[in-house]
Amino acid sequence: MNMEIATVNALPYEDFVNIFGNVVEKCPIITAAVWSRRPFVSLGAFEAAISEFIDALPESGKEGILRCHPDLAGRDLQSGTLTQESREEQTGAGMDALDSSEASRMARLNNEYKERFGFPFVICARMNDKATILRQLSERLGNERPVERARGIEEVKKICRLRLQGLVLIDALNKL
Ligand code: 2AL
Repeated sequence: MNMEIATVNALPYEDFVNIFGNVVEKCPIITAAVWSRRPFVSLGAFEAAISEFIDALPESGKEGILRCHPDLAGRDLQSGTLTQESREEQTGAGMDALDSSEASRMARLNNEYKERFGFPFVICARMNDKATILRQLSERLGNERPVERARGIEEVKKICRLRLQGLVLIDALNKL
């Protein structure tokens, strides 16, 4: 799909949520909330409305968003229960093609991360590959919790931006 922002602005909320409900993984409430911020002058304005909604949440809400994300190379990938968006991102980054030592390292680090922070490691898979994902995971494990919460949310916004760009045409004259 690739619709104009004017088409987005004209959507009834049921269609709007059906189409954009997963731009933040498993958080259709965010999409439902920003519907009332239309009309958006551009894709950038749509994205900014989502970003502002997220930023206004208490820290517990931001952690909740992180917890809606499936592990990279985790159980949902193995069992085929990822959302379509997530499956495409994870397979694009080679998460379905780890050798057994990479897979066990990923699983071990993902679990350590969750134990330390209480939310899963989130990174924009489409801007990374398996080497950079493993390196980031291991480096970010050394951060403090508030730093990691903010870092995870930054990644959520990158994932959101790329998902939105797959659905809405960028107006060349009106990028922001
Ligand atoms: C994901 C995912 O499913 N897609 C993506 O870009 N990142 N998950 C994650 N834990 O980072």
